[in-house]
Order: sequence, then C-alpha cells, then structure tokens
Amino acid sequence: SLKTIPAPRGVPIVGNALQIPSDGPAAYFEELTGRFPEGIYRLALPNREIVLVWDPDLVAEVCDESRFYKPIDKPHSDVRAIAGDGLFTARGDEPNWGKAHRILMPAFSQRSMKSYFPEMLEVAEALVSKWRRNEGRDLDVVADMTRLTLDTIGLTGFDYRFDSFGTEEVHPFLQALADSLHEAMGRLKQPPFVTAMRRRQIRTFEENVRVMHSLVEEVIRERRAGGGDDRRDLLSLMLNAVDPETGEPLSDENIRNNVVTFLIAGHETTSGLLSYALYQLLRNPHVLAQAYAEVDRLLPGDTVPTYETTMKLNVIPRILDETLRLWGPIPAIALAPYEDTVIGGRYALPKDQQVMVLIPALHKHPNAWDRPTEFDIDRWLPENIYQHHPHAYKPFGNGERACIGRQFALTEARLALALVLQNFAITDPNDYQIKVKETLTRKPDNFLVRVRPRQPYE
Ligand code: MNH
Repeated sequence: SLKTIPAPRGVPIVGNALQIPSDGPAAYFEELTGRFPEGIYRLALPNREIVLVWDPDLVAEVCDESRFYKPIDKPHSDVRAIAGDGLFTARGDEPNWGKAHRILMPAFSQRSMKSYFPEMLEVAEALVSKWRRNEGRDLDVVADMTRLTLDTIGLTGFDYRFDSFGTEEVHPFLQALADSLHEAMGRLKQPPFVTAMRRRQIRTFEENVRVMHSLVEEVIRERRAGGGDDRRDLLSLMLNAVDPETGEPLSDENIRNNVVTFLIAGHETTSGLLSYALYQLLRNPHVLAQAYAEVDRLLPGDTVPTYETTMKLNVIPRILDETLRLWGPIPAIALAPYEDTVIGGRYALPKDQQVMVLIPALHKHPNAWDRPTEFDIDRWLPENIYQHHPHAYKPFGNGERACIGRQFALTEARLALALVLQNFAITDPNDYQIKVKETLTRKPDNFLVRVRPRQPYE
C-alpha cells in the first residue's frame, strides 16, 4: 500500500523556503536527513515540491535510466542563463546534447589525458613555484587550487592562458562567475514573481553573463583567425568535428555555450576536491605518511612526473576516491520520472517530479558503508571495492548524464597532489575547523596552510 512521503512542517504558500539558509541549502538538506530514517522526505518550495532521497535502494531506483531522466529544473534552469544548451544544462531530448556529447567524448579518453599531460604539468609547476615563494606564509588553499584548475582547463582545452598565478586579484571571468552563480542559487527559493521584480539583480546578472560570454567569444574568434588549426584540443574538436550520427557540426552558439560550460564545470569541482583532499590528509597523518612514501618511491628527489608515473600511483588515487566519498564537491543530483511511478514499493511520484539524490548522506548511509564517517582509503583497494552497495557512490553523477570530465579531473588531481607532496611538508598552523562554503558546489571556507620545502632549492 502507498505511503505519503514524510515532510518537515512548513508554512503555507512559501512552504519550507523560509527555513532554507541561502548560504547553505545542501548543509540544511543533509541536517534534515537525521529526522527521516526511511531515507526520503519532501520539501515544499514556492510553486513546487521537491523530493529528497539518500536510502541506497531508493537511489538505485531513481538512477534507473529507463524510468528517470535529468530534469533541467532549479538550480540548473537558472544556471542555463549562463551556460545555455551546453552539456551540463542541456535537456537530454535536445539534439544539441547528443551532438556535443558524441563529438566531445573522444576528448576525454585516457589517450587524450596523455596528450594534455605536459600542460597539466606546466600549471601544477606554477602552483609549486608560488608556494615555494611563499614558504612559511599562510596560503589560501581554495584560492590557489582554483588558480590551478582554471589555468589547467583554459590551457589544455582552449590554449587560453588565464595566468592566474601571476596576480593576486581574482580573474574577471571568475568574479563574474561567482556573482552570477550566487544570484542563480539565490533564485532557488524565490517565487518567480519575486525574481522578476529584482530589476537591479537581473541587470547585474545579465552583465556578468556578458562578461563571461565575451571572453569566450574572443577566445573562439582568435582561434578562427589563427587559420591552420593544428591543435587537438576541445576547441578544435568543437570547431572542426562533425557529429558521427547526424554528420552535422556544432552551431556557433552551442560552441560558445560548451566553452563556457567547460570553463565552469572544468574547474569549480576539481579545486574543491584538491582542497578537501589536503584537509583530509592533515587530519589523517597515517594516510599522509603513506602518500609521502608513495611519492618518494615513484618520484624520488626532483624527478619530474610523467603521465606513466602518474598512472602508477596507488595511494593518491585512493585518497581522492575517499575524499570524494566524504566531501564530494557536488552535494546533489536531480532526477525525475518519465511517467507516474512508485519507488520502494510505497512512495508514489508523479511524472516529472524533481527528486534530488542527497550525495553526502548517501555516501555515509549505514546500510551501504562500514564506519561511514571514517576516512579509510583501504575501502578502495581492489579486494574491498565491491563491498559497498552498487548505488552508494555517485560523486560524478549518474548514467549517460554523469561527468564527462571524470578522467580529466582525476588525472589533474593526481598530478597536482603528487607534485605538492613531492615538494612540501604541510602544516595547518590555525588548527582548521572545517566550515563549508556553498556555491553551485561546496568547498572548505578560509582553509589556510603553511608549507616548507622537503628538498633544497635547485
Ligand atoms: Mn563534472 C557533469 C561532478 C570535474 C565537466 N560533473 C557532472 C555531474 C557531476 C559532476 C556530479 C552530473 C551533474 C548533474 O547530474 O546535474 N565533475 C564532477 C566532479 C568533478 C568534476 C566531482 C571533479 C572532481 N567535470 C569535471 C571536469 C570537467 C567536467 C574537470 C571538464 C573538463 N561535468 C562536466 C560536464 C558535465 C558534468 C560537461 C555535464 C555532462 C552531461 O550532462 O553531458
């Protein structure tokens, strides 16, 4: 027999919206999970209701792609004003999603990672030089990891140099992005008539979108003007390749939307992953010691990492896997049923009902994980890997709408972490207590470390 999905008490019309803190919706959603042992609840927002799930068996059902799709509701629908029909914010039934997906997949193969490696290394070395110059001083980990990941996607994907390590200021693209994402997330709980009345915010939002679009249009124009295009990067694929299925190229507008998408999706998340990984290492000295031992074995002295050595790493990848379990940068993914349906044999969902999978709660669900809150990288040893529930780990999302950049992120993060550990002893002079800052993703706020060199200067 059917059961109603439980819900916290709300207020008529605005529902639970007033209770949701603008600066931490994901933390609030996770906090509420403690009140709902069934692993599901619903929340009333202005004009709509959302369902939140984290029980692994319910998650397995909503991740069934024959029954559920990725809806472009809030917040994706507001981010769509920035990234248009780029891969992340395109609807699955839009032809442009399939076209760009098929054209771009080869750019994310393992073979392509090898070709990006020299540029990834160049940027990782810029991080190391900055930290060498700032030995003994407070370093803002998130700010520098953001420089690293933005410069890496800019250079490998588009041959564009943000040169973020050269300046103290935040790059105008990043400022416009931060401000516009803040506005998009704020709209999560606004009734549409309120959003429509906020004229000044709308104008600022549009100006910020223009800043991002014009940078990207300039990059595309320069590449086209450069004539003979011998590069094999994301931009050259988008400009030159045709979709194997339809034989059509991407439109100019769709190319712009995808460049914007890659500049955003390609750096926001990986910088969070690297920051949380350092945070976890400082709290788990026995794991840090294993990581140093690995780096000293594979990269002794000042050995320069190659793609092949990066692929031989074994401890560092497991640190990243476990960091993504406890602190994955993306706290929720959204799904919706194609037709009216029932999940768990008892909860009815109408067609198109938005369901959010609460990833942090799923990643710590006691039915899926032993000692759920313990940072244990040995969960990811080959002999242990199948012990967790098959749908209990979704840091990169689900199915065909899962992250296309997963190998890119993991290659970049392995290399950066290996290089940092090869070069530095790291301390946390302020005994950092984690405080999470949420944008579209989540990151540790104001996390400062200090470093000293592990080897003499050359
Ligand atoms: Mn990524 C989609 C997580 C790095 C480009 N990414 C997703 C989704 C998750 C995700 C979760 C699914 C979102 C949804 O269902 O709405 N991504 C990550 C994480 C990292 C990451 C945790 C790093 C760690 N992502 C990257 C990198 C790139 C990238 C790096 C590009 C170079 N991601 C994308 C794109 C999509 C996506 C593009 C949309 C794919 C699609 O829907 O076709």
